[in-house]
Amino acid sequence: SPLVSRAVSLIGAPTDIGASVRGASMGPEALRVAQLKERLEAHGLDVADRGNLTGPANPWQPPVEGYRHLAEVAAWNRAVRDAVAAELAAERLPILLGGDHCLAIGSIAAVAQHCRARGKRLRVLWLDAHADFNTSAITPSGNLHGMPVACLCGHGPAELLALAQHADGAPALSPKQIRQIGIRSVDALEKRFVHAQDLDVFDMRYIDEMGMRHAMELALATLDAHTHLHVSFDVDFLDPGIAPGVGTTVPGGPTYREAQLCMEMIADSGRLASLDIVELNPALDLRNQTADLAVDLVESLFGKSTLMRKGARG
Ligand code: Z70
Ligand code: MN
Ligand code: MN
Ligand code: MN
Repeated sequence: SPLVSRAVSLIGAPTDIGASVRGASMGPEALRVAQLKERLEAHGLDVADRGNLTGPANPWQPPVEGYRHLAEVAAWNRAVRDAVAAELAAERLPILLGGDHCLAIGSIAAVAQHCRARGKRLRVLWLDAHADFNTSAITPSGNLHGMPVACLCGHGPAELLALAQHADGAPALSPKQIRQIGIRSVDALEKRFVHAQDLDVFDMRYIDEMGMRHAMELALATLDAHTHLHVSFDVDFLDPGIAPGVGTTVPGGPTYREAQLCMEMIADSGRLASLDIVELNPALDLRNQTADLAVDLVESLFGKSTLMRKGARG
């Protein structure tokens, strides 16, 4: 689709600093082994691989005041934010290769700041088994990969709010800008907070009853020519039967066909402008099949489809 930016940049962030299971730090290399760059180039994109960011090692410490590795998470997110901001400033579409999902704080902070400076609307699609809406007061784990959506909405530690918020102190995101898809594991107190903040959630119950097509029609409704669409793709969104290579498998996720349709409908919107691919864990994968599937789906996200679609593309 000519509406999608055709110049993309891969940014590796090899860390599992916000997770409790080791191995997401190997995600960027597994996506490269699955030929992410080459497969996007085959669809006509100009793909630059910027290599990997660096940051602090994972000290594997217990939580302190409700957070594990807060200083290290902040350091990684500052690096991610600055790298994503540089690609957006150069009019390229950044693809963050995680790494765990705490890195979406830096990635989406850069996107939100870019959109505000350019007068663009922002819509975030959060594809995940989890709502990632915990705070230090309600987290069962202290893991910051369970908190990025809350942090981006202004509910989090000063260290992370400082790097995510706008210059005037406004949160990076309002819940109104977010649509969550595929959700099926939300902690008890987190559930109350999701409800209180009025997050728009298309959970698996909704997808089972109404279908992925209807969920995505609503999630993509009211986009306009000035909307920047960010997709934050936690690979544990997918059913573990097809995607075993993630730290936290949750049964009952989207099938291969449902996930493909989700990606195809996003592609057809023509508004995709930034992407995170996170929580891929090669240590738990089988012959890199989850990385390969993630790349298949990302190809669809960038407009690969089985046939030419009437009206959808030129
Ligand atoms: C749980 C927590 C989580 C993965 C997010 C799980 C969080 N809600 N796990 N993504 N893989 O600890 O906050
Ligand atoms: Mn292919
Ligand atoms: Mn997540
Ligand atoms: Mn998840």
